[in-house]
Amino acid sequence: MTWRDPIAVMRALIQKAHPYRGLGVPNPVVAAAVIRDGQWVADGVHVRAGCAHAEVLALDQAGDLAQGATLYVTLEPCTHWGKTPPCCDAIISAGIDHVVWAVDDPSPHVRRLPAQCVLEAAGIGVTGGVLADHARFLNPAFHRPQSDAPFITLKLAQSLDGKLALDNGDSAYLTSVSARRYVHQIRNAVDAIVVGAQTVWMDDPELTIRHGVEHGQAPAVIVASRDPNTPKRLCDTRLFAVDRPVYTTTLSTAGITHVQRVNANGILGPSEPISTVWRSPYLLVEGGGAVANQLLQAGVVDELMVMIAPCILGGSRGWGGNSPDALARCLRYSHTHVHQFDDTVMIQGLTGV
Ligand code: AOF
Ligand code: ZN
Repeated sequence: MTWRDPIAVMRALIQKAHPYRGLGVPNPVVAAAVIRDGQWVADGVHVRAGCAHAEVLALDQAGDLAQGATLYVTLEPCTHWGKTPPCCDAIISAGIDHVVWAVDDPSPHVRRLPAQCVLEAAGIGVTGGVLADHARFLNPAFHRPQSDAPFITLKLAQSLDGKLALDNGDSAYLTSVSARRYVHQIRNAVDAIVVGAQTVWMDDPELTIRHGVEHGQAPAVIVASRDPNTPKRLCDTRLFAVDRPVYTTTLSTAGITHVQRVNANGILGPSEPISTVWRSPYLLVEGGGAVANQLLQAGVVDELMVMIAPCILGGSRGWGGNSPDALARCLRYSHTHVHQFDDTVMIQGLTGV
């Protein structure tokens, strides 16, 4: 196979970086490849802060073959010193002829000194913006502009027939271990996990990060409920088995706008706008068809992540809400990404881009 189409190379790189999504926080996950005369010579993926950047890994692997080659990378190469030296310096010394990247790096250091300035001054050709929206989707929190509205990823695990659980409520576990590991990685990247109270009463989930994913503290949890008894009942659940902030919220037609902290004794704090608790909040919604339907109906879901397990559950526990009166009015997703985790297929899509 030859690699002469920049879009095909970038698509392959995004696919390569994708399994690491969420691991890099606070750094973005980035993939790079060295292509010479249509041959894929070397590649690298930057997985977490402190490790070498993707370009440097690919250039080291390519060695002398980097001379006169094209470097592809999912993020604009950095021009500044962070924990590691500027990638543009490495690109220039390796003798690269042309650099193609997907999405610009929003960090102020790189905006002050864009890669285009540094590379063109060294006689290197540049092309930016190849599959930019797809690459942005690898690191949604890193790329999103500051906003009071949360970035909401809705994750659902369903059967082939679109059901979330048996009629008796049992749903543990439909998907493969590797699919669940991926979800745990994403938990690592978000500010809080949102679940419906029904899911908490039914499954008593831990909502911690496990499956060997390295992480810091247990993620905060927001429980959606209208019931005034919810805070008291939460004290006896496994959410409080680890040291982590727990909040409740009431879903409104605007989605999730305010939260109230619940302490380990079930005492409720004041109602606070969610943007005062987290700047530019990034939420992962994990549970409950009812919560999913309400957020979809409110039109506040930015990203959908559906895990499809190879089984049929039958019964009535589907999701998606009411059927619109015409196909033209159904919710549609763009920039879809399909990934397989052993026997589980995941489809991700974005709205509003
Ligand atoms: C790249 N390639 O693979 C990544 C980049 O502290 P450092 O040295 O790891 O730098 C972190 C910053 O570098 C990060 O905030 C982002 O702006 C950029 N990430 N850049 O050229 C990479 N991961
Ligand atoms: Zn870099």
